[in-house]
Amino acid sequence: MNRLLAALAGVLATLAGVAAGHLVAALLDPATSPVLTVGSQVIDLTPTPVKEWAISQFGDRDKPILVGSVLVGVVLLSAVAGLVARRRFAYGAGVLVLLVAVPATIALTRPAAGPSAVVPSLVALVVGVAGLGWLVRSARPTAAPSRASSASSGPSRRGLLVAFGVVAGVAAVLGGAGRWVASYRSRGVDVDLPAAADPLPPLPRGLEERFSGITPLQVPNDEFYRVDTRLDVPIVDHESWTLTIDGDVEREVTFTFDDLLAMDLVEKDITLTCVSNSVGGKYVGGARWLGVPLVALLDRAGVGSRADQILSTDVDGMTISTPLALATDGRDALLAVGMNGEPLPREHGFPARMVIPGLYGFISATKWVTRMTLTTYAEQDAYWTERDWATDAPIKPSSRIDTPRALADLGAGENVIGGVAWAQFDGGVGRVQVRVDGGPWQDAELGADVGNDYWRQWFLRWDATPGQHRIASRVIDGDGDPQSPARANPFPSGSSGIQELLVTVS
Ligand SMILES: Nc1nc2c(c(=O)[nH]1)N[C@H]1C(S)=C(S)[C@@H](COP(=O)(O)O)O[C@H]1N2
Ligand SMILES: [Mo]
Repeated sequence: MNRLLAALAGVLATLAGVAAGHLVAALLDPATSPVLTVGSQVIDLTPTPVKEWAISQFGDRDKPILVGSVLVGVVLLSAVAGLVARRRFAYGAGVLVLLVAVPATIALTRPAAGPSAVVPSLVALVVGVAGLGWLVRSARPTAAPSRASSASSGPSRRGLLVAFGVVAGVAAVLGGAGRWVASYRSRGVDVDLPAAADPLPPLPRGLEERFSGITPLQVPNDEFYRVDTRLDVPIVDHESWTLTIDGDVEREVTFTFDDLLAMDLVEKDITLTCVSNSVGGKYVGGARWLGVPLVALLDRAGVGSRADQILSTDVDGMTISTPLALATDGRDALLAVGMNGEPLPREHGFPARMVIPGLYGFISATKWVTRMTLTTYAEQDAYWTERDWATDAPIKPSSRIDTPRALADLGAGENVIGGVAWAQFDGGVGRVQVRVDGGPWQDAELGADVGNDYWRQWFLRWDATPGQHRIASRVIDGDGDPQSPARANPFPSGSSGIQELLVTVS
């Protein structure tokens, strides 16, 4: 067996194993897939500056790139396994054991893991070793030929081709099946939610109906941005899910999903924003949330006098901290079960998530939440606190240009400049202004007012002359203060600065 073939045997057998593990994980618990486990661990261990750099370089593609890198690493090591197996099969299998020990260990040590978390890794090992064994054997010289005609003492070419083809096919089919099962299981959930006790009127018509390119006033669920530390979508069974409030409380309380639905539900239009959103970025969205007021839940538990933090924990042990004083200062903090008239999509936290107006999502919007612990910042650190992000992070006011796009080619004459702006404090969005080529700030026209917790659409008609132009926009809050022009990166408490883009008119 030549070297190349041996390396290929290692790679194909390992990919078949990884694919088998991925499929089994998709059926049991998607997070325990060997590749995703390693990827998640990389996310958790990556220093904040590197993470920020990756997000700024790759944006939305950061996760596919991460998973791809993990796969490249797996391919390299599995080629080594194949080369070693060529000399001595047991050693090659040993390399695979070491390789699989990594995801197995990580899976077992993740916060909410049970012993079954290791099953997909074991399946990957068994399939990988079996595949490798078969390929190595099929490439060995065949036993003394029984018929004189087959004079060759080398491996049968046909047998070799079949074996390699079968293992490659198994890898592709199992991998495809795993992906299909995972996406099938993460599709919408079929539960009926009661209506809000006091339903909101339908939203006014948005400017997107008049001007294409402006973001919809209410972002549809399947277009809503997604930001979390996960590579999979947790599949949580709402029948067995519970939310517990504990810590510094008079009495620990636990709610089932039905308990929540039996309470008075409220509806709120709230714009969610990610602290990682750069100026002009897309990690922001407006939606109508249905849920239980957070204070109604906290009141059932009776919050003690020591706590200054709500430390919320998701189904996998990931933690988010929220300043207790801000969550209970009268704003419409919710435990949401519905989004835009549907149950929460799994990507967005089904069965229940927190939503708190005015605070970036990383300190307020815990998805798949199962526990809220009343504690202090001195006693306990949440995930992003350990990574040096701010603990108190109000959303900074900002305006985003949706149309035209940066570097667009436009026709001379009338064009529409439009977008969305938000300013959750100080009277909400007062005005939005547009500046062309560094000239005077001109007032844009505003879309419907949906309240201070919601964003506001805006537009300005612009008579464009041929040439290159710079377009900027800014929001001015209800107190008359413009958004800060000072450039700041997302880390540690949100970006600031004024978005300016270049277009060509001809
Ligand atoms: N369990 C969990 N909840 C989470 C996160 C997470 O990584 N895990 N990310 C938070 C961040 S940073 C943001 S901005 C919002 C995004 O919510 P969305 O994905 O529904 O838009 O969820 C928050 N809730
Ligand atoms: Mo975020």
